[in-house]
Amino acid sequence: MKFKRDKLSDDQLLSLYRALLKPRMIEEKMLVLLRQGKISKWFSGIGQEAISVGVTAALQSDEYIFPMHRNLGVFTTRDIPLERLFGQWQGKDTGFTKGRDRSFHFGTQEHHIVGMISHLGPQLSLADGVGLAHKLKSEEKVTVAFTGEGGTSEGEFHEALNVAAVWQLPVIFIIENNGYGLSTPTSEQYYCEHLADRGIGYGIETLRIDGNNILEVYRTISKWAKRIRKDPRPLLIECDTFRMRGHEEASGTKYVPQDLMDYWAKKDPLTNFEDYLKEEKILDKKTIEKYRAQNKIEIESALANTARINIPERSPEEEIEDLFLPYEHISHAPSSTTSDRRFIDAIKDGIDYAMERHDDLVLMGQDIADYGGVFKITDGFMDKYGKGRVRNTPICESAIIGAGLGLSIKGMKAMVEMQFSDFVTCGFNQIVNNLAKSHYRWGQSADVVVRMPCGGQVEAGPFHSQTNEAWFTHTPGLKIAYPSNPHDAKGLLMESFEDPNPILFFEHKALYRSIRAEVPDGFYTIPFGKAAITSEGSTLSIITYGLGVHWSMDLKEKENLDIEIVDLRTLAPLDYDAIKATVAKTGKVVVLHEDSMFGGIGGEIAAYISEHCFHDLDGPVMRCASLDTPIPFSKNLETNYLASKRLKNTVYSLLEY
Ligand SMILES: Cc1ncc(C[n+]2csc(CCOP(=O)(O)OP(=O)(O)O)c2C)c(N)n1
Repeated sequence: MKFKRDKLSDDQLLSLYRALLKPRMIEEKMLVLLRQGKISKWFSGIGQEAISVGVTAALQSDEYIFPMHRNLGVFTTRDIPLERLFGQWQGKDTGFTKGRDRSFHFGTQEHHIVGMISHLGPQLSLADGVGLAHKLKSEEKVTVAFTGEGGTSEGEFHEALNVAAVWQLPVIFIIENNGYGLSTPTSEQYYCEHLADRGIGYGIETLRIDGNNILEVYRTISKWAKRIRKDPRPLLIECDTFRMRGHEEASGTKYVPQDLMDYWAKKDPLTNFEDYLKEEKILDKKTIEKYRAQNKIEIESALANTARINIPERSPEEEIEDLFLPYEHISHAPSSTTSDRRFIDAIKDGIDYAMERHDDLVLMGQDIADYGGVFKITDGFMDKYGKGRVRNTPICESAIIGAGLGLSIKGMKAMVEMQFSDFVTCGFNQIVNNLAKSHYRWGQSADVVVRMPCGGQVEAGPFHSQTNEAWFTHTPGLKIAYPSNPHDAKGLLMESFEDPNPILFFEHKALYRSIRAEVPDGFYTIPFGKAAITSEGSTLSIITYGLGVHWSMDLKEKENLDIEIVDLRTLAPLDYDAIKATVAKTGKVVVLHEDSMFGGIGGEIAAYISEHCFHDLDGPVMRCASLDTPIPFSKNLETNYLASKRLKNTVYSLLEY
């Protein structure tokens, strides 16, 4: 292995050596602890340390790094106290996740590190978000995101690189090509010659370097980071290296040919660098022993201190409390003047006021800039707020939602418009695993509002008509609004932008231009978790939301019924008090929703009522929902599918019960 020291001083070389030695020694100790059953899993980075260490050493300490499961060297080079790392790995409160997540699955703002979620690729898009924040604020910083070669097969890799290229973001993507993804060799992972070549397809500059040569890694990153800080753009670097141990310790390396192991053993990054420093008379045996002894003391004492700490216990209340960043609704009363607004205008106004109030709020979505979005909600915003804050995106829901979380990591706010809520499937992972879990896991809130134009009665077929809130109401860590009228739409949307937690905001397309009302001018907010009584009544309650409110009102008026209509307004949190109160008043409940019946939120509400309001009931809680089929296109079929078709019968059968 050839080392080129350039202008590095002896001290700098020794410091790189020490930075390489430390993770190696920690790992060797971890392997012992694993055998003793003191830690549960270990993903070894032995033989790959030059990449983590070289990259981290080349960056400024406040530049963000998005590491993977084998990047211990990132954490040690950022000087994270070992007690905190050991506490993390042993699920203790001295770690970074209060025992809630394992291994390297954590972030720390203090150290500007954002660890992975298990799904590998998603943090590449978060790095885009941080890069975007740097660029928008002209901060002259670079961000680094790691992936294994296996992770490059995920869609997120392609989306994240493409977004970084289109937006020219200051992000360095590093592929650690270590030969195997679990047991899968590179020949079964990709077909191109070199992964670095993929960058060319995205218009990204690319490099391939020896990932086992610490000086090559350090020099490359130092040089390029300097360039990218001044002239923001992405870079893709493929680092050749090898995984010397099993995927995780228990799985072994039987499937790896011995000659490959032998070949790479000779290229060990630590011993080669050590030999070089010895040859150059910069390092001797005695000094190595001294460094090793110092590391040993540090490791042993941190382990002993960690052993003294108990596994945490916490009450269910405390656990639930940490789902969200604490946020107190502040009442902003509506102004006394009003204007006649359609549902769609009210939403537009809400976004407009939020953009004025929060100058760090960035809007992202397909065709939302010059074109104004397919529903024209953001029409004119690009001219008013600039192309930086009103951003057209490529068609890549996952990367954009991930970038939204990246903006939050930098203290900014994001709104992501789904062109149709149906397309949220392509961003599902980022929502349910990243946005929803990040505060609970490591205290980082996702200040992202995902707008969801949803719903049927528009004859648009299975992929432009779904109302898919139940996919998300089941996921702890999300707040969900589903307004039914212009007043609520504006007030709840403005509240969503005040609240720093992740919010899914459902907007029924059929309401956009079909309903209008007097809406207060200016800024006001409506708290989440407060239902509204749309219409009072005494014989039966319909508990519903969205378009269901209008179906219920139509029925009430047409049939001249004395029924109460409760509009939930938000589905997470739910207003249980309002549910209890209406059951106590009427004794009969229909839960109505446009979503399919099975597994819909109606089942949850019905279960709650039977558990908590049983003595107030004068009949079974009934659900009225759409068919358990996809939503069809043709008018008659769609009518047949929708819950509205069965509402009258359901109400009468309960009234007559
Ligand atoms: C989406 C997803 N699919 C499968 C896995 C299981 N898994 C964990 S690591 C891994 C291999 C990853 O290979 P690579 O990206 O090359 O990283 P390496 O482990 O080699 O460092 C697999 C298949 C996962 N974590 N996430």
